[in-house]
Amino acid sequence: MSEPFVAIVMGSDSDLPVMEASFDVLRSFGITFEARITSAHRTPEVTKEYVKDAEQRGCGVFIAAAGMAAHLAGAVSAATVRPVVGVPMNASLDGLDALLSTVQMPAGIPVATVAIGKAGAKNAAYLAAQILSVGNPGLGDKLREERAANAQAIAEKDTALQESLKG
Ligand code: RP5
Repeated sequence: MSEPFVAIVMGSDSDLPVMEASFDVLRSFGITFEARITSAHRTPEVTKEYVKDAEQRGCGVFIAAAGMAAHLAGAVSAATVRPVVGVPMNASLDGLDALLSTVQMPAGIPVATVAIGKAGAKNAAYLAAQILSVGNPGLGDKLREERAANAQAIAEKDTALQESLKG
């Protein structure tokens, strides 16, 4: 059986420049993904059909990004029992509208909501990778290796700071 893939949906092409950060992280771990522009409000039937089809084809995690009255992640979660990660987009009100619309889901229909904007787009992909690593030890190893490299980079920056403070 093929590895589970990640399905990314976003409400508008205006979300794409931010969501490309998710693509980059998934590519860095060699995770197969597909991405669609589909809206909870403008194309509700297409959204539901896509989610049901993707689940049937082996989607392991959905990432849903939307701004303003952001109901896309909730609509995706309503249509699947796969994990859904929601990314609030900063399309208005500094993204606070989208954050609250995405995170405040009623019990039983969860959305794992990450930060507003690019940091959230990256973390959505990391979270998807971590979820998929439950059934993929090699992916878990890659995640641990990247964390070790990040820790090393911080340690080197601190060493450089301490050296510069000595004058
Ligand atoms: C949301 O409305 C989209 O996800 C986007 O963040 C926001 C604005 O969409 P556009 O008017 O730019 O298409 O549905």
